[in-house]
Amino acid sequence: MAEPDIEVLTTQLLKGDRRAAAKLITIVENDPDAVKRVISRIYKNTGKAQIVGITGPPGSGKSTLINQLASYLRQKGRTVGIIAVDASSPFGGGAFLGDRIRMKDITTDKGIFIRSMATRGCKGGIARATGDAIKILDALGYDIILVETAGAGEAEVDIMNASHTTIVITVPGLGDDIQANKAGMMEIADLFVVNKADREGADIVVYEIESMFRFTDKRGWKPPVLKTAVIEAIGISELAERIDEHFNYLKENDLIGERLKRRVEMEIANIAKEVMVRELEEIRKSEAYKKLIEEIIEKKTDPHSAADEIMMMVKARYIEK
Ligand SMILES: Nc1nc2c(ncn2[C@@H]2O[C@H](COP(=O)(O)OP(=O)(O)OP(=O)(O)O)[C@@H](O)[C@H]2O)c(=O)[nH]1
Ligand SMILES: [Mg+2]
Repeated sequence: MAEPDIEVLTTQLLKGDRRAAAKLITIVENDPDAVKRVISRIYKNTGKAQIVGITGPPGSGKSTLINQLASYLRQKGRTVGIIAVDASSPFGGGAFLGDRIRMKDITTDKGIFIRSMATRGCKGGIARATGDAIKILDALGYDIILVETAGAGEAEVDIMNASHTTIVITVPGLGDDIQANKAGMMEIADLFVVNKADREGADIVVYEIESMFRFTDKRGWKPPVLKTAVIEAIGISELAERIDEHFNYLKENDLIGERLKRRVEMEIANIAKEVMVRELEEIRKSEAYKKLIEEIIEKKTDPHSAADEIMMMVKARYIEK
């Protein structure tokens, strides 16, 4: 996309234009070369939104919970952005329609923005693109951003690290393999939700999680364990309260800055890695690269010296842009 388009779109974004936000997210997903131009124009306007990550096994009710929570927050007058990473279930469906407290149509309500992002087809890594999409919605001026991801892969953990509050959902009656997965999830959780409490066994799961945290209160925050039946919106208002409570805890203890620092440290390393890999892939297609291979075979140079040369090429290519 041409430079002026990005300038126009970012200007519109900062004025609160949702359509500009949608277009810019498409750009950061598909055009790694344009990302820098987008983010550098809006970065100063980020840092205001409250970011909440929601993760948990497939089918645990993440999308339903987000639908209900978004509906609740809208009733409280807050603007809500939703980003769903690789979510198999669509948003704005049954949960909203079945909501007893009728809310405005999700597509016409200007205070809500929903976006799905697919791992496949996303150029340059889903964690980076999701981080950039969060920044775009933040710069749009939305109060709270809810991010859904499934599973506990490396990318998902990176995405969760972009949140102020990470909610880990679990449900009664999961298999052993999923239970084993829980250890990794435990570490990133600020808040646990045992969903589908309308089913048998929820109390046992609550007890299990609580007993794991009995002695680990060093952070000064003991992750609460909430029971919900989000399909009926049961537990949603308490969940909303606890999310804000955790955000206030971060603010009061100067932990927002600390989390930001940790995130930025990781983020710039990932971006630099992404840029280097991308440039390297281009260089591998070049004549100069083929020539280097020949020179190594002819013993005119060696692989390590050649790699140094390649690093110089990466740098030269990047500076040129
Ligand atoms: N009984 C019961 N069913 C629920 C509850 N919450 C969600 N469900 C159902 O569980 C199924 C999965 O819900 P989703 O919200 O799509 O779950 P998800 O975690 O987003 O699923 P993926 O995006 O596929 O990982 C749907 O059929 C929901 O209606 C609940 O509190 N109780
Ligand atoms: Mg989902």
